[in-house]
Amino acid sequence: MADYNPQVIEKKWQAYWEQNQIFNAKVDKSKPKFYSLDMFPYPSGAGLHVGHPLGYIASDIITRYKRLQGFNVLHPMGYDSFGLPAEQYAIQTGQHPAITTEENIKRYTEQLKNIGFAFDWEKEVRTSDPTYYRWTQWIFMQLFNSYYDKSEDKAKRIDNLIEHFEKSGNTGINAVCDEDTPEFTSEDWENFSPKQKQEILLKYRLTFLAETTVNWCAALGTVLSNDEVKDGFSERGGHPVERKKMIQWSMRITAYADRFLKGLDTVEWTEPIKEMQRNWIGKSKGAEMVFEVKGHDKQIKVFTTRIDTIYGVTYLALAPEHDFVQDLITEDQRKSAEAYVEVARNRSERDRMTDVKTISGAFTGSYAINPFNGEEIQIWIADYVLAGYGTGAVMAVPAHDERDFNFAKHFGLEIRQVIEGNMEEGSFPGKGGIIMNSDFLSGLEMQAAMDKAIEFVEARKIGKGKIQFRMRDAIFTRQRYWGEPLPVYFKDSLPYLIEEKDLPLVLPEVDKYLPTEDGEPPLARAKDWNYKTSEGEFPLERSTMPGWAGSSWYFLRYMDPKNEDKFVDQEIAKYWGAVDLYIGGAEHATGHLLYSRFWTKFLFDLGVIDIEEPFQKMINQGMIQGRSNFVYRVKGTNKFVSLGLKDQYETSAMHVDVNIVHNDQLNLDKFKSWRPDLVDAEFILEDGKYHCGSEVEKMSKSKYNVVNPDDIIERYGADTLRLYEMFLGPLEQFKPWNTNGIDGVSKFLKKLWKLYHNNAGEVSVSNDAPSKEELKTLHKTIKKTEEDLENYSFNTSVASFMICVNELTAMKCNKRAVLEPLAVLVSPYAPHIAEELWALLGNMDSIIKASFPEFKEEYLVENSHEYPVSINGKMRTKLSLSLSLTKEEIEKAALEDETVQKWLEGNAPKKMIVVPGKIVNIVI
Ligand code: ANZ
Repeated sequence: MADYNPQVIEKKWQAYWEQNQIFNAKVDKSKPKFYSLDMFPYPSGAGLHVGHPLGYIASDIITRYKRLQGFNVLHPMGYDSFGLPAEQYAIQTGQHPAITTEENIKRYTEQLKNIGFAFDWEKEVRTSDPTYYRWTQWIFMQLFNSYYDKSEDKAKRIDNLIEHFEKSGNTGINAVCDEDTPEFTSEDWENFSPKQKQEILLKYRLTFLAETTVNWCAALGTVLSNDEVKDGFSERGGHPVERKKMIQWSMRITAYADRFLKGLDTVEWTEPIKEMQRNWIGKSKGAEMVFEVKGHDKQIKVFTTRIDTIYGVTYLALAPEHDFVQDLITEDQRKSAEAYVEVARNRSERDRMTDVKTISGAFTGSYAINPFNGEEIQIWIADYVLAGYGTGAVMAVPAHDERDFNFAKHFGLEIRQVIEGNMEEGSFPGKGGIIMNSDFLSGLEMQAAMDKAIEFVEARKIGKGKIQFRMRDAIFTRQRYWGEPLPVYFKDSLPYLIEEKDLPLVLPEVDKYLPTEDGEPPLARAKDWNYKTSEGEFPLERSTMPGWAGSSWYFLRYMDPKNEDKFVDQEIAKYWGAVDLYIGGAEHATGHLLYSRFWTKFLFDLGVIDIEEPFQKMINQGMIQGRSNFVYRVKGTNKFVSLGLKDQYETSAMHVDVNIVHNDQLNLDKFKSWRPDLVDAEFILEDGKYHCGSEVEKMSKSKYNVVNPDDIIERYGADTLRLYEMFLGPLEQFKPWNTNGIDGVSKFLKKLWKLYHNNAGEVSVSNDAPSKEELKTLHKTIKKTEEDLENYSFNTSVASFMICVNELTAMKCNKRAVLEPLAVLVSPYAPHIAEELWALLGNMDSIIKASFPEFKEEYLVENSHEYPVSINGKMRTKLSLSLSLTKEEIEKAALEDETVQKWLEGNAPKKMIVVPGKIVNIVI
């Protein structure tokens, strides 16, 4: 073979890897393990664009490097294949989402294989495959059969709880449960009907049915997420969305809030991601304070983190959804208050929170009593109070809280500073006492003051300490078709699990993928969607699991994807342990990354896996943006003017497909055939060329800036694509895809190829010992590559390869002792060319079986030194001498130097000081 021909060698090596199962991972206790995970993709109809593989290339490089270092690597890939787009497509076309999904997966797999990833395809999982989701359903069943024991701080089997109930009712149980859980004795328990028992247990189960407020869109017949709603209308279709209470499955993820926080200290994630999780969890230490309502037999509880400001409270504010609202509205306020509540109820919490400009609320007409000083204060209903946080009510201190301040100002309510003067003594140990205005305290002093304040209010029974988390329990159902069915049936309106032997509960066929006319989820269309038991047939749950179900544990299934008896073999899971490197987008910071931590901790509690944190180290790759190109149409014509001349005309810019532009120059013929209306396009050129304008935007079909990796591979080869994606800049950075530099990378590979060949195109390597300079270049590169890989700095390595190949080319180096290790160095980045060169050098096995070259410091040591020579204290000349010279030899060489002899004028020096490796001083 003469020229570098990526198309031929890449196919060849991809086939070789596959046939020889080079990347298949097996448990091997004699080797250290390395588990590298990529966030698996949703196989969309559009296929991969060049942005998608960025993270995969980086992790692929790391795994190949780890293999060269002797690690046993697990590097799997699979598909998060349940999801909306396939369902949407099914609704439009009637095509079963399974078919669309299958086609898309085929295309994705082909595209991924073209890039030459070292994936262990035998481990592939698909979340929509019944052999996979059977275990997702199984995990759901374990959650249903578990509760959270707060004393032991772990999830336990519900059987333990039942045993306790039988012995002593629920006294002495310290478990996470619904707020309205009644107290009962063992006798009560015995007398409860089976139905009542189920109801009680549901209040403890880690997955349970709960009434939640959702965004209900009647026109679409479905619940929408907050992201899908804009100002009360559905983003898709613009249909009205109403806030509605609905019974949904939910998961008690909040039980793990503290462990989520603690666990963050044990993982190597970036600080911003950790901080996002901390904020999402939102732990606040404060107190629940009780306010009596004047003339009512009611107490309003508020959650406050600032008991110290209680003397500045000038009103109470309730969320529009607060249970007391109706009762507290007095006759004279009814009209305005109810009108307000109606509007507010239909704005989502998120809209109400993010919109700080609109201040709305209404006075109820009722008054509450400040427990500290007996003062009567107005009770308002306010937009900014969230129903789902704390108690859904706040004590408002306008002088110390911004939202309270804005509200008070808007409605002309009192704003009162808390100063020691207005703290009454007696009722409250104010002056110098426990409650201080914490605006003036440090964090620690504040904590101490708060603790004392809590003690104080607890002693007087007007409040109690409370830790509040912002995080909510996670809703676990969607009223959609293309998701996992829940393994649950209903008897007497209560949920029961189907038997384990009946798993998987396979998604039924339906005539349409839409909700029914009366708003039931699509599964309600399925015939016989019932569960048969000895007691008869019962309806199965009609909602499906949310998108995050399957992705919360896929990293476990990869280890043992074909196991039919277990979700993963425990020994295998023990060997692979936690993911050592997880690469994926930062957009999953609070969703997927929390949910998978949740399920991992839960499975750990059950004792079925040995790790508590799934992802030890994580890197979040930046997004590759599109670089759009523009042409400029002269208004009212079909004439297009080149960028440099466009200001001479009245023009309008038009996106042009970046694939018919090269180095910002438009291919005129391709442009004409791009669209029928452009067939007779005319051009006003500069130097015979059409220069396009450019802009960085999101990579998207509508902007015609999507670059398909297949096209790059066809033109340059996968190795160029891989190197180029890394060369674009630091992995974590957002950066535009700009093909302008890709030729340079491609040239580099050609140059690399040439190093191993003579001018006639024959492989030509010499077995002679390399020169010092050649070794220096090689070892400099080994050092740099190793350092870069340890620091996940990929772009810098590519640059150092280029320097290395340039230097070796200049030295005309063709020594095997240099070229062999060089091929290994390059192999993680450009594996196909490296395999080929490795084979051409006569090696019989895959380069992946080689060892990463060992760096030797000695080759970098400089072997000569430039001595400054001073005569009578002044530097007169410099002498370049070998470092191996002795003191005497240096002295001799200095005295023989022309400049020195000129100064000596034939005399012997009075004194000579020589420091080897440093200086020469002569006194004359
Ligand atoms: C009085 C006060 C005075 C407050 C002050 C703050 C500053 P974090 O830290 O986020 O937990 N709050 C309580 N429940 C609320 C709800 N459902 N909707 C909106 N706001 C609510 O916030 C706790 C503080 O947020 C609480 O402390 C309460 O206002 C408010 F100078 O009480 B504070």
